[in-house]
Amino acid sequence: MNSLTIALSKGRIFDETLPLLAAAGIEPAENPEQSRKLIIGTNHANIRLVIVRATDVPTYVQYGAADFGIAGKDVLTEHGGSGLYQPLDLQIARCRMMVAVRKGFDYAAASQPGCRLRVATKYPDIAAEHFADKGVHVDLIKLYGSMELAPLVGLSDAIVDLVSTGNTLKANDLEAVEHIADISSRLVVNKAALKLKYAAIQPIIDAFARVVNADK
Ligand code: PRT
Ligand code: MG
Repeated sequence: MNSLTIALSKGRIFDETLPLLAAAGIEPAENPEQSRKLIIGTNHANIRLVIVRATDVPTYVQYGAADFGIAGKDVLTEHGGSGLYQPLDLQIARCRMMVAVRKGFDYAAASQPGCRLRVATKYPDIAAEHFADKGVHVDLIKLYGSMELAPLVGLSDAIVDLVSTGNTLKANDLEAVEHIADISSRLVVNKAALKLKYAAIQPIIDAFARVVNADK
């Protein structure tokens, strides 16, 4: 029996992945939120979960340290996707990649072609491509979290960040001014593992696909 390692991040992706795993007959032995363990067993002796940072999931899968994993399209776009198959959009952890500014900031005037804008983001590649398409010059400031703070303290004019309910923007007197992309999480599979462990991996992909398609 092939052993399988699945890379997941804590939080929303883990929570929304549980029903998918259940449909494939996989039950984690522990909740990573209540455990400090980074390797979590399942009801199958040959299947284990590794708990990593959301942004690290593609890296673990790319190098084969995990056979497959689940990562947001935001993270995958920034990673570049090399060495990964992306067979399934799981439609979970959905949100929107947006440009946001302080309320009252004249974004229309500041984002004319030829203008120069300071943009803080965790997603420099996505932001660079977006503004290049518009012909706007940007000074990108890379942050690792709490992007919403940047325009409030004069670090940047705008942010590129994920928005789901919009509550964080609202609580910080920011407003979304541009939609860049719809984001959801994808199944990512190591290319070599899919070939070598096809018999073990494909039924899990099929079970996930049945859940996703049942929700349509
Ligand atoms: O938290 P950590 O730094 O470890 O990593 P992470 O923030 O990348 O992980 P996590 O678990 O927060 O997010 C994992 C994935 O969930 C992301 O890669 C996205 O694909 C997806 N996702 C879906 C989101 C959101 N919705 C989301 N709203 N990721 C982050 N947010 C943040 C957003 O950055 C903003 O700060 O939530 C805030 C806005 O939420 P609202 O509801 O107030 O609009
Ligand atoms: Mg987070």
